[in-house]
Amino acid sequence: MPVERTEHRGAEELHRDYQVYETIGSGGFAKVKLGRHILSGEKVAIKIMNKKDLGDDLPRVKVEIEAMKNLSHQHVCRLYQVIETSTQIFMVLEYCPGGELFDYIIAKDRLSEEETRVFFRQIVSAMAYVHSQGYAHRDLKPENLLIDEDHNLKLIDFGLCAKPKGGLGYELMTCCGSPAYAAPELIQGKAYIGSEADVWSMGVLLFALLCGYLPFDDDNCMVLYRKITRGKYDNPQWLSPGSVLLLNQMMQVDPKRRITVRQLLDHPWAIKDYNSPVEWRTRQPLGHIDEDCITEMAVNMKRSRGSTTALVKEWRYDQTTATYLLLLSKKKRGKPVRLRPEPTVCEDSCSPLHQGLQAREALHFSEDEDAVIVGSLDFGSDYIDDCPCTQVKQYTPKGVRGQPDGAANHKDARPAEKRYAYSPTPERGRTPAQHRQDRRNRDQERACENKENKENKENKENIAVQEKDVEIFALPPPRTPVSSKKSARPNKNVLTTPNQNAHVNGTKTKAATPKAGGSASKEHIKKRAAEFKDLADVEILAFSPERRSRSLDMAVTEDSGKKKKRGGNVFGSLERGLDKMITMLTPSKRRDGPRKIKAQYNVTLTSQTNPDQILNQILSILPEKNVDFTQKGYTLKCRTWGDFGKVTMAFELEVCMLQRPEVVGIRRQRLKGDAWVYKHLVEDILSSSSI
Ligand code: H91
Repeated sequence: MPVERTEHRGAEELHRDYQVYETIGSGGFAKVKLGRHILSGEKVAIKIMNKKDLGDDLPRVKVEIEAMKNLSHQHVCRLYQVIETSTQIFMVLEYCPGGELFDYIIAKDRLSEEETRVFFRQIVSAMAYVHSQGYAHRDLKPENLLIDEDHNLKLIDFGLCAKPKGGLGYELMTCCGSPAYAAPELIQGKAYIGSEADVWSMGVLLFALLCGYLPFDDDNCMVLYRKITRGKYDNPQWLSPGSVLLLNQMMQVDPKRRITVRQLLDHPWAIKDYNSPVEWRTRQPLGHIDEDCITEMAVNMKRSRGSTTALVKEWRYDQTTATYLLLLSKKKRGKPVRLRPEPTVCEDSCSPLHQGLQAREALHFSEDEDAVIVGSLDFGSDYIDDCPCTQVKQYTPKGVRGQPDGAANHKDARPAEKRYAYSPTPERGRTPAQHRQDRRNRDQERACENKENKENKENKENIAVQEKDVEIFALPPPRTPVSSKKSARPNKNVLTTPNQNAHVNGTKTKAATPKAGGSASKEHIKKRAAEFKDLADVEILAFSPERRSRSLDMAVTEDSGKKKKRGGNVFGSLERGLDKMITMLTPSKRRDGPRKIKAQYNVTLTSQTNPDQILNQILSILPEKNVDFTQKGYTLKCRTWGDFGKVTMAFELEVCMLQRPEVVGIRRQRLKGDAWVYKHLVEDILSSSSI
């Protein structure tokens, strides 16, 4: 097949099945974007790799994909779908909004023994399972453990994992992983047993959790290796005797004297306060097929349950696998086992493929990534649980469903043709099939309307906003919150204001300027917004660099600082959002100050109240630390360079205002590079800036 053709089809497949949003991180040669699986409405992480960039590392990606296809466990990040084109590989993965365990540890300095135990049991569980499947991970570190929405750990990055042909007892030779976590036998280049080396890394990880720093550390690799091979480290005084003993059992230089994962399962330290061994068996065996998920898929695909089951059982890691696994994940979290209905009529313009294309059109990524400006209707993935008359699940905009008295539909003043929620009075006598058809029709209607409203323009600067850029589409860009606490989710009607041309300390920053015509007609926007205002709660998002950095920020929730009183809608009123959008579009009304945020774990508090002073201090210290940066308003995109002109580290520092206490904060976000080197560098910058 010609190159362009596979390329086109692969990308088409991705955009047909997913809405793709901003970059949320990067690892090696991969870029990870936030996405939403259109059919299930579920958020996903999309790992994107360019084959050319991968070069000799391509086999590692294949290893990772094969391993992840075989691993299904509550503490292992789930692979849903793989799309390969002639130039790229997309891995669709379980989304973990809590980010890396590493960031969690450094934000807390160190964890208590109790909290460490919760995490450690999960790590032991994951590793016992991975080993039971014949794999060694070989790159265990807190950066490779992500926190999901329930604050549970998920193991990632199986690119270095090994499955010796004769089983895990067979020795391996490749030296890999991060030096600080590598077992002595591994760095000495000896043959080693993968599972034994993993236990050493788990010991280093346990130390990092309890202490907030590494047991073996040095800038000089040779010195570091010597420390590791000697196996001597200091136990800080806050460690309990039990912790000291366990660490010692795990970090034994002689692998034969090292404790095994099996022994860790019911180790006295691990079972303290639990009185039960670690549960390591999978709660989600690959062979098991869930009937509810099959039924929903069968209805959606208009196939028999038998043939749907057969299709799912092929485990091709295509759209079928992803849909099944995402439905299963919804069910596990107590959400309705429902898919967005596929439209049946108007096949040309409203087919899933077409919708996918729409989604793609809706998000024009600039060279690097982000889209322009997006307004979206949040039809979310929630449905009215049961239709009172027919017991069929129904689909309704979230805003309507949110009414406590269930009378939302009665208040719906929209013209009938614009109404997507079910009609006010329960339609007695409508069959489940008719209801499903209604659902499809509404969906299709919505898709058509979305198309009508779509005129997004690509903008390399990311933030040029014009009237025609106002977008409406069926699924809201997922927020990238990341606090594990659901209550800490950001406001639903988020609207960000790019700090265009912000003047900081009298210097014009590098922020991009709006394209000509950047000030949108207020009336037009209001009219546009009014069209969808009453359909559902509305989310308007500017995919500007600022939005991106906010999204990257794992835990910052923006808060306008005003109490939301109007309208009683928990998500705030559209007008407010609209006003903000107009503010954003009107150059004269640009917001100049730093963002107001709530204190979160990646924000360092200062005792000062003047953001410009703090910004100046940081700006003056960065060159001293050999940190290259670009400034966008109060955000500094920082980079360090290695000897061969390669970026060794990338991170963001953003000066922002906290509300309680009202002081300046510095939000930090690592994008690339060694986590501990980053930690030390940022600490150094902040302490040198006398913050
Ligand atoms: N590190 C080793 O930055 C540096 C949020 C976020 C949310 C994710 C789900 C899966 C993956 C990453 C997520 C993620 C790499 C994932 C899974 C596998 C894998 C890779 C990523 C970073 C890359 C970005 C990650 C965190 C780890 C965020 N990330 N924000 N859900 O191989 Cl299996 Cl590279």
